[in-house]
Amino acid sequence: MSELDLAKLLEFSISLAKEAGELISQGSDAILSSEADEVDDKKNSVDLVTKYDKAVEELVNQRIKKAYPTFAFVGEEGTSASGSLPVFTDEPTFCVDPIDGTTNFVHGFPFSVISIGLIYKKRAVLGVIFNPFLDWLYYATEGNGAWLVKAGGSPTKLPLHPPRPLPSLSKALIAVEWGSDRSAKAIQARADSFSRLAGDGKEVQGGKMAHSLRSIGSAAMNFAMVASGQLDIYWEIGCWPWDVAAGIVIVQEAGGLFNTSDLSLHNGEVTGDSTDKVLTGRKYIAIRPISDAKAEKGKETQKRLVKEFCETIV
Ligand code: 2AM
Ligand code: CA
Ligand code: CA
Ligand code: CA
Repeated sequence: MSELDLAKLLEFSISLAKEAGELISQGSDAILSSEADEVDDKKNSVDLVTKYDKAVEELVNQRIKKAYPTFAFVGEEGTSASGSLPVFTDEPTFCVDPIDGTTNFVHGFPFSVISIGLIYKKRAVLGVIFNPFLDWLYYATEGNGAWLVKAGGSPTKLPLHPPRPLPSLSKALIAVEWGSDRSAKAIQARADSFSRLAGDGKEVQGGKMAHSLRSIGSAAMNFAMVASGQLDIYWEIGCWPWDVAAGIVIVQEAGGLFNTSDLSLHNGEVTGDSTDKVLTGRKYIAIRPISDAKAEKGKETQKRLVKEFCETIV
Protein backbone atom coordinates (compact mmCIF):
# COMPACT_ATOMS: atom_id res chain seq x y z
CA MET A 1 0.00 0.00 0.00
CA SER A 2 1.28 3.42 -0.83
CA GLU A 3 1.48 6.24 1.70
CA LEU A 4 -0.33 8.55 -0.68
CA ASP A 5 -3.87 9.64 0.10
CA LEU A 6 -5.29 8.04 -3.02
CA ALA A 7 -8.91 8.89 -2.19
CA LYS A 8 -8.08 12.58 -2.03
CA LEU A 9 -5.88 12.37 -5.12
CA LEU A 10 -8.72 10.67 -6.97
CA GLU A 11 -11.18 13.39 -6.02
CA PHE A 12 -8.67 16.00 -7.20
CA SER A 13 -7.95 14.17 -10.47
CA ILE A 14 -11.63 13.69 -11.30
CA SER A 15 -12.42 17.35 -10.76
CA LEU A 16 -9.36 18.28 -12.83
CA ALA A 17 -10.44 15.94 -15.64
CA LYS A 18 -13.90 17.54 -15.62
CA GLU A 19 -12.44 21.04 -15.77
CA ALA A 20 -10.11 20.02 -18.60
CA GLY A 21 -13.09 18.36 -20.29
CA GLU A 22 -14.89 21.71 -20.42
CA LEU A 23 -11.91 23.23 -22.18
CA ILE A 24 -11.71 20.29 -24.60
CA SER A 25 -15.42 20.66 -25.46
CA GLN A 26 -15.08 24.41 -25.98
CA GLY A 27 -11.99 23.84 -28.12
CA SER A 28 -13.87 21.31 -30.21
CA ASP A 29 -16.73 23.76 -30.82
CA ALA A 30 -14.22 26.47 -31.75
CA ILE A 31 -12.25 24.22 -34.10
CA LEU A 32 -15.28 22.78 -35.83
CA SER A 33 -16.91 26.18 -36.36
CA SER A 34 -13.74 27.90 -37.55
CA GLU A 35 -12.96 28.24 -41.22
CA ALA A 36 -9.29 28.73 -40.44
CA ASP A 37 -7.04 25.67 -40.23
CA GLU A 38 -5.94 25.62 -36.60
CA VAL A 39 -4.22 22.30 -36.87
CA ASP A 40 -0.48 21.97 -36.80
CA ASP A 41 1.12 18.91 -38.47
CA LYS A 42 3.82 18.03 -35.97
CA LYS A 43 5.96 15.41 -37.62
CA ASN A 44 3.87 14.59 -40.63
CA SER A 45 0.37 15.27 -41.93
CA VAL A 46 -1.19 12.76 -39.52
CA ASP A 47 0.63 13.63 -36.28
CA LEU A 48 -1.58 16.53 -35.29
CA VAL A 49 -1.45 19.06 -32.49
CA THR A 50 -3.73 22.02 -31.80
CA LYS A 51 -3.48 24.97 -29.45
CA TYR A 52 -6.03 23.14 -27.29
CA ASP A 53 -3.68 20.20 -26.67
CA LYS A 54 -1.20 22.74 -25.30
CA ALA A 55 -3.78 24.83 -23.41
CA VAL A 56 -5.28 21.79 -21.68
CA GLU A 57 -1.85 20.51 -20.68
CA GLU A 58 -0.94 23.94 -19.35
CA LEU A 59 -4.14 24.12 -17.29
CA VAL A 60 -3.60 20.66 -15.84
CA ASN A 61 0.06 21.32 -15.08
CA GLN A 62 -0.78 24.59 -13.28
CA ARG A 63 -3.54 23.01 -11.20
CA ILE A 64 -1.24 20.16 -10.17
CA LYS A 65 1.61 22.53 -9.31
CA LYS A 66 -0.71 24.45 -7.02
CA ALA A 67 -2.31 21.45 -5.28
CA TYR A 68 0.71 19.10 -5.24
CA PRO A 69 3.82 21.28 -5.61
CA THR A 70 6.24 18.45 -4.80
CA PHE A 71 4.85 16.05 -7.41
CA ALA A 72 6.57 15.63 -10.76
CA PHE A 73 4.68 16.16 -14.02
CA VAL A 74 5.00 14.38 -17.34
CA GLY A 75 2.71 15.52 -20.15
CA GLU A 76 2.71 14.72 -23.85
CA GLU A 77 3.10 18.26 -25.13
CA GLY A 78 5.90 19.22 -22.75
CA THR A 79 7.80 15.97 -23.17
CA SER A 80 7.37 14.73 -26.70
CA ALA A 81 9.36 17.61 -28.20
CA SER A 82 12.46 15.96 -26.71
CA GLY A 83 11.61 12.75 -28.60
CA SER A 84 12.89 10.55 -25.78
CA LEU A 85 11.06 8.56 -23.16
CA PRO A 86 10.56 10.24 -19.78
CA VAL A 87 12.50 8.75 -16.89
CA PHE A 88 10.35 7.90 -13.89
CA THR A 89 11.78 8.26 -10.40
CA ASP A 90 10.27 6.95 -7.15
CA GLU A 91 8.60 10.32 -6.58
CA PRO A 92 4.87 10.73 -7.22
CA THR A 93 4.48 11.75 -10.87
CA PHE A 94 1.36 12.81 -12.71
CA CYS A 95 1.50 11.44 -16.25
CA VAL A 96 -1.02 13.18 -18.48
CA ASP A 97 -2.23 13.14 -22.05
CA PRO A 98 -4.24 16.37 -22.33
CA ILE A 99 -6.11 15.20 -25.42
CA ASP A 100 -5.81 11.57 -26.41
CA GLY A 101 -7.34 11.22 -29.85
CA THR A 102 -6.38 14.57 -31.36
CA THR A 103 -7.31 13.35 -34.84
CA ASN A 104 -10.81 12.58 -33.56
CA PHE A 105 -10.85 15.98 -31.87
CA VAL A 106 -10.24 17.89 -35.10
CA HIS A 107 -12.83 15.81 -36.96
CA GLY A 108 -15.54 15.98 -34.31
CA PHE A 109 -15.47 12.17 -33.90
CA PRO A 110 -16.55 11.83 -30.27
CA PHE A 111 -13.70 9.71 -28.90
CA SER A 112 -11.22 12.21 -27.49
CA VAL A 113 -10.39 12.01 -23.81
CA ILE A 114 -8.15 13.42 -21.17
CA SER A 115 -6.03 10.77 -19.49
CA ILE A 116 -4.57 11.40 -16.04
CA GLY A 117 -2.35 8.77 -14.44
CA LEU A 118 -0.41 8.90 -11.21
CA ILE A 119 2.85 6.99 -10.97
CA TYR A 120 4.37 6.29 -7.57
CA LYS A 121 7.57 4.29 -7.03
CA LYS A 122 7.39 3.51 -10.76
CA ARG A 123 3.96 1.89 -10.43
CA ALA A 124 0.76 3.29 -11.88
CA VAL A 125 -1.53 3.69 -8.84
CA LEU A 126 -4.35 5.96 -10.04
CA GLY A 127 -6.05 6.44 -13.39
CA VAL A 128 -8.75 8.81 -14.60
CA ILE A 129 -9.98 8.87 -18.21
CA PHE A 130 -12.72 11.35 -19.10
CA ASN A 131 -14.53 11.60 -22.43
CA PRO A 132 -16.25 15.01 -22.38
CA PHE A 133 -18.19 14.34 -25.61
CA LEU A 134 -20.01 11.31 -24.24
CA ASP A 135 -19.66 12.41 -20.58
CA TRP A 136 -18.13 9.05 -19.67
CA LEU A 137 -15.77 9.06 -16.71
CA TYR A 138 -13.57 6.06 -15.95
CA TYR A 139 -11.46 5.86 -12.82
CA ALA A 140 -9.52 3.46 -10.63
CA THR A 141 -7.09 3.49 -7.76
CA GLU A 142 -4.93 0.59 -6.71
CA GLY A 143 -6.95 -1.90 -4.68
CA ASN A 144 -10.35 -0.24 -5.12
CA GLY A 145 -11.67 -1.60 -8.42
CA ALA A 146 -12.39 0.30 -11.63
CA TRP A 147 -15.52 2.37 -12.15
CA LEU A 148 -17.48 4.10 -14.89
CA VAL A 149 -19.83 7.05 -14.39
CA LYS A 150 -21.94 7.81 -17.47
CA ALA A 151 -23.42 11.30 -17.87
CA GLY A 152 -23.88 12.13 -14.22
CA GLY A 153 -25.26 8.68 -13.33
CA SER A 154 -24.01 6.60 -10.44
CA PRO A 155 -20.72 4.69 -10.51
CA THR A 156 -20.87 1.24 -12.14
CA LYS A 157 -18.15 -1.26 -11.32
CA LEU A 158 -16.18 -2.56 -14.28
CA PRO A 159 -16.45 -4.82 -16.14
CA LEU A 160 -19.97 -3.86 -17.17
CA HIS A 161 -21.03 -7.46 -17.77
CA PRO A 162 -20.17 -10.66 -15.95
CA PRO A 163 -16.75 -11.65 -17.29
CA ARG A 164 -17.32 -14.29 -19.97
CA PRO A 165 -14.70 -16.88 -20.79
CA LEU A 166 -12.38 -15.92 -23.65
CA PRO A 167 -10.96 -19.26 -24.67
CA SER A 168 -9.11 -18.04 -27.76
CA LEU A 169 -8.59 -15.16 -30.14
CA SER A 170 -11.33 -16.56 -32.34
CA LYS A 171 -14.00 -15.14 -30.03
CA ALA A 172 -12.43 -11.71 -29.73
CA LEU A 173 -13.34 -8.18 -30.76
CA ILE A 174 -9.90 -6.62 -31.14
CA ALA A 175 -8.94 -2.94 -31.15
CA VAL A 176 -6.00 -1.87 -33.31
CA GLU A 177 -4.83 1.52 -34.59
CA TRP A 178 -2.73 2.76 -37.50
CA GLY A 179 -0.16 4.77 -35.49
CA SER A 180 1.51 7.96 -36.65
CA ASP A 181 4.34 6.44 -38.68
CA ARG A 182 2.87 6.24 -42.18
CA SER A 183 5.97 5.04 -43.95
CA ALA A 184 5.20 2.23 -46.36
CA LYS A 185 7.16 -0.20 -44.20
CA ALA A 186 5.34 0.70 -40.97
CA ILE A 187 1.90 0.60 -42.55
CA GLN A 188 2.62 -2.69 -44.32
CA ALA A 189 3.77 -4.23 -41.04
CA ARG A 190 0.54 -3.18 -39.30
CA ALA A 191 -1.62 -4.26 -42.23
CA ASP A 192 0.06 -7.67 -42.26
CA SER A 193 -0.62 -8.12 -38.55
CA PHE A 194 -4.21 -6.96 -38.91
CA SER A 195 -4.88 -9.32 -41.77
CA ARG A 196 -3.52 -12.25 -39.75
CA LEU A 197 -6.00 -11.38 -37.01
CA ALA A 198 -8.86 -10.93 -39.45
CA GLY A 199 -8.19 -14.28 -41.07
CA ASP A 200 -6.09 -13.80 -44.19
CA GLY A 201 -6.96 -17.31 -45.32
CA LYS A 202 -4.72 -18.58 -42.57
CA GLU A 203 -5.96 -20.22 -39.45
CA VAL A 204 -6.42 -18.48 -36.16
CA GLN A 205 -7.21 -21.13 -33.60
CA GLY A 206 -8.52 -24.07 -35.55
CA GLY A 207 -9.74 -22.41 -38.71
CA LYS A 208 -11.51 -19.45 -37.14
CA MET A 209 -10.62 -15.78 -37.10
CA ALA A 210 -11.20 -12.97 -34.64
CA HIS A 211 -14.80 -11.74 -34.64
CA SER A 212 -13.61 -8.38 -35.93
CA LEU A 213 -11.21 -5.45 -35.61
CA ARG A 214 -12.04 -1.89 -34.47
CA SER A 215 -10.15 1.44 -34.58
CA ILE A 216 -11.66 4.21 -32.48
CA GLY A 217 -8.56 6.43 -32.50
CA SER A 218 -7.92 6.90 -28.79
CA ALA A 219 -5.50 4.64 -26.95
CA ALA A 220 -6.87 5.59 -23.54
CA MET A 221 -10.47 5.00 -24.65
CA ASN A 222 -9.47 1.59 -26.03
CA PHE A 223 -8.01 0.64 -22.64
CA ALA A 224 -11.15 1.89 -20.87
CA MET A 225 -13.38 -0.16 -23.17
CA VAL A 226 -11.24 -3.26 -22.58
CA ALA A 227 -11.71 -2.73 -18.84
CA SER A 228 -15.47 -2.41 -19.47
CA GLY A 229 -15.54 -5.69 -21.38
CA GLN A 230 -16.79 -3.98 -24.55
CA LEU A 231 -13.53 -4.77 -26.33
CA ASP A 232 -11.72 -8.04 -25.70
CA ILE A 233 -8.19 -7.08 -26.68
CA TYR A 234 -6.36 -3.89 -27.53
CA TRP A 235 -2.95 -4.15 -29.08
CA GLU A 236 -0.72 -1.19 -29.81
CA ILE A 237 2.83 -0.46 -30.83
CA GLY A 238 4.40 2.94 -30.32
CA CYS A 239 2.38 4.20 -27.34
CA TRP A 240 3.97 6.59 -24.85
CA PRO A 241 3.63 6.52 -21.06
CA TRP A 242 0.92 9.23 -21.09
CA ASP A 243 -1.20 7.04 -23.37
CA VAL A 244 -1.12 4.15 -20.92
CA ALA A 245 -0.57 5.46 -17.36
CA ALA A 246 -4.27 5.72 -16.49
CA GLY A 247 -5.28 2.72 -18.59
CA ILE A 248 -2.91 0.39 -16.74
CA VAL A 249 -4.71 0.94 -13.45
CA ILE A 250 -8.22 0.88 -14.92
CA VAL A 251 -7.64 -2.35 -16.87
CA GLN A 252 -5.90 -4.12 -13.99
CA GLU A 253 -8.40 -3.01 -11.35
CA ALA A 254 -11.24 -4.29 -13.54
CA GLY A 255 -9.55 -7.71 -13.53
CA GLY A 256 -8.08 -7.42 -17.01
CA LEU A 257 -4.49 -8.01 -17.99
CA PHE A 258 -2.26 -5.16 -19.06
CA ASN A 259 1.19 -5.87 -20.33
CA THR A 260 3.87 -4.96 -22.71
CA SER A 261 3.45 -7.30 -25.64
CA ASP A 262 7.19 -7.15 -26.24
CA LEU A 263 7.83 -10.38 -24.44
CA SER A 264 11.58 -9.97 -24.82
CA LEU A 265 11.39 -7.23 -22.18
CA HIS A 266 10.37 -9.85 -19.66
CA ASN A 267 12.54 -12.70 -20.94
CA GLY A 268 9.47 -14.16 -22.59
CA GLU A 269 7.49 -14.01 -19.35
CA VAL A 270 4.10 -12.37 -19.24
CA THR A 271 4.20 -10.69 -15.87
CA GLY A 272 1.08 -8.52 -15.76
CA ASP A 273 2.77 -6.05 -13.42
CA SER A 274 2.90 -2.28 -13.70
CA THR A 275 6.58 -1.58 -13.23
CA ASP A 276 8.35 1.06 -15.28
CA LYS A 277 9.05 -1.60 -17.93
CA VAL A 278 5.34 -1.73 -18.59
CA LEU A 279 5.13 2.07 -18.52
CA THR A 280 7.87 2.55 -21.07
CA GLY A 281 7.54 -0.66 -23.09
CA ARG A 282 6.00 1.09 -26.15
CA LYS A 283 4.22 -2.13 -27.20
CA TYR A 284 1.08 -2.97 -25.32
CA ILE A 285 -1.61 -5.54 -25.02
CA ALA A 286 -4.66 -5.31 -22.80
CA ILE A 287 -7.06 -8.20 -22.31
CA ARG A 288 -10.51 -7.76 -20.83
CA PRO A 289 -11.49 -9.31 -17.51
CA ILE A 290 -12.28 -12.98 -18.00
CA SER A 291 -14.04 -15.37 -15.67
CA ASP A 292 -12.06 -16.24 -12.56
CA ALA A 293 -9.33 -13.80 -13.62
CA LYS A 294 -8.49 -13.25 -9.96
CA ALA A 295 -7.85 -16.98 -9.61
CA GLU A 296 -4.68 -18.63 -10.93
CA LYS A 297 -6.57 -20.41 -13.70
CA GLY A 298 -7.94 -17.15 -15.12
CA LYS A 299 -4.51 -15.54 -15.01
CA GLU A 300 -3.05 -18.50 -16.87
CA THR A 301 -5.75 -18.13 -19.55
CA GLN A 302 -4.91 -14.45 -19.97
CA LYS A 303 -1.19 -15.18 -20.29
CA ARG A 304 -1.88 -17.91 -22.83
CA LEU A 305 -3.94 -15.43 -24.86
CA VAL A 306 -1.06 -12.93 -24.89
CA LYS A 307 1.30 -15.60 -26.20
CA GLU A 308 -1.23 -16.75 -28.79
CA PHE A 309 -1.76 -13.15 -29.84
CA CYS A 310 1.94 -12.38 -30.19
CA GLU A 311 2.45 -15.52 -32.24
CA THR A 312 -0.48 -14.63 -34.51
CA ILE A 313 0.56 -11.09 -35.34
CA VAL A 314 4.13 -11.83 -36.42
P1 2AM B 1 -2.76 11.28 -29.56
O1 2AM B 1 -4.09 11.56 -30.11
O2 2AM B 1 -2.56 11.78 -28.17
O3 2AM B 1 -1.63 11.69 -30.46
C1 2AM B 1 -4.61 7.08 -32.42
O4 2AM B 1 -4.37 5.98 -33.17
C2 2AM B 1 -4.15 6.86 -31.00
O5 2AM B 1 -2.76 6.55 -30.96
C3 2AM B 1 -4.26 8.08 -30.16
O6 2AM B 1 -4.48 7.65 -28.85
C4 2AM B 1 -2.94 8.76 -30.35
O7 2AM B 1 -2.64 9.69 -29.33
C5 2AM B 1 -2.05 7.56 -30.26
N1 2AM B 1 -0.75 7.71 -30.91
C6 2AM B 1 -0.17 8.84 -31.37
N2 2AM B 1 1.01 8.57 -31.94
C7 2AM B 1 1.18 7.24 -31.83
C8 2AM B 1 2.22 6.35 -32.24
N3 2AM B 1 3.31 6.77 -32.86
N4 2AM B 1 2.07 5.05 -31.97
C9 2AM B 1 0.97 4.61 -31.35
N5 2AM B 1 -0.02 5.40 -30.94
C10 2AM B 1 0.06 6.69 -31.18
CA1 CA C 1 -0.24 13.58 -30.04
CA1 CA D 1 -2.06 9.94 -26.86
CA1 CA E 1 -2.35 13.70 -26.98
